[in-house]
Amino acid sequence: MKITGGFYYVEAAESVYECKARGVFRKRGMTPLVGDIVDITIPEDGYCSIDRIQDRRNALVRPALANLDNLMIISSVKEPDVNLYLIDKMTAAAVNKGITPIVVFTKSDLAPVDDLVDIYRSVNIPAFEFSTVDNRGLEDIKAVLKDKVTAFCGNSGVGKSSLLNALFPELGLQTGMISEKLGRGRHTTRTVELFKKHGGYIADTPGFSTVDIERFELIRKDELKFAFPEFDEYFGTCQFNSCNHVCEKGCRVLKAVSDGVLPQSRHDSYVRMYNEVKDIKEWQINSTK
Ligand SMILES: Nc1nc2c(ncn2[C@@H]2O[C@H](COP(=O)(O)OP(=O)(O)OP(=O)(O)O)[C@@H](O)[C@H]2O)c(=O)[nH]1
Ligand SMILES: [Mg+2]
Ligand SMILES: [Zn+2]
Repeated sequence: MKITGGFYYVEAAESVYECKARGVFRKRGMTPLVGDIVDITIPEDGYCSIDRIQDRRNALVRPALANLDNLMIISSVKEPDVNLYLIDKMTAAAVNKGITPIVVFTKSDLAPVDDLVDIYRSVNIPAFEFSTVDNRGLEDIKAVLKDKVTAFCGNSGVGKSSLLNALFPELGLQTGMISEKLGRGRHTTRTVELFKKHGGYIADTPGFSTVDIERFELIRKDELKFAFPEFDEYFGTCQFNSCNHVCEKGCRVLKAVSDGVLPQSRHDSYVRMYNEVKDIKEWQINSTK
């Protein structure tokens, strides 16, 4: 559920146990992640121990979480401004790991939101707006959480904790006000933590920093096109079988973009991601895992 100060908090049989991880994990270079399903021993006295990490369905590096159903990608329409490239990197990372991406545009009281929501709905990625002013979108967002494990992620200050508090007021999570007193750029939420809610689990996470974004999960060049599901229906229809949909002659994806059938911003993000990984060798990608 949570990792702090060298302790792992593990939920079992309706209780939470404070555990230490066995040294054997360190030797193997494995660390338990929030969201892991683990085997623990509860001794008569002394600390509980994590003995085994069960096989993961998936895992993300940032936020560091395992076994997710949904990645709730939060972006404010203003303060801070929308960063479509960051959103698209996160949707691609989710799809690449078999996690369902969901996009939420927060602070929709501050700027127009409809065109942004439409970009994602047009490529079959669920997208919602939310504002703490009138809680618009709240019920739709709550519905996608039902019985699922969902992580809320996005830049610092976009309103992740505010949205979680609106969904589940009993959480009483700390939000931005305090960090503003400490100075700009400080994260209010500092650790990843899972909460048992609505038949499933939700995770609040610290906001990304610029460094995190640079080190965001790289997707291999040949896998990248499959991380943009809107390209799937063009599979095998381009002039060249090996088409990467970047600038090739006879590319049906490029045509769909220029015809306005596929959103330009998504393709721009794809090309930028492609150019980032095109010269990276296989072993370099493995070493980032
Ligand atoms: N106008 C407006 N302000 C909002 C809204 N949601 C959140 N805020 C404000 O945005 C600031 C940041 O909100 P948080 O919920 O702490 O953001 P966070 O994403 O959890 O930030 P970190 O924990 O640092 O990653 C606070 O001052 C909130 O009051 C909204 O819908 N509209
Ligand atoms: Mg927060
Ligand atoms: Zn193509």
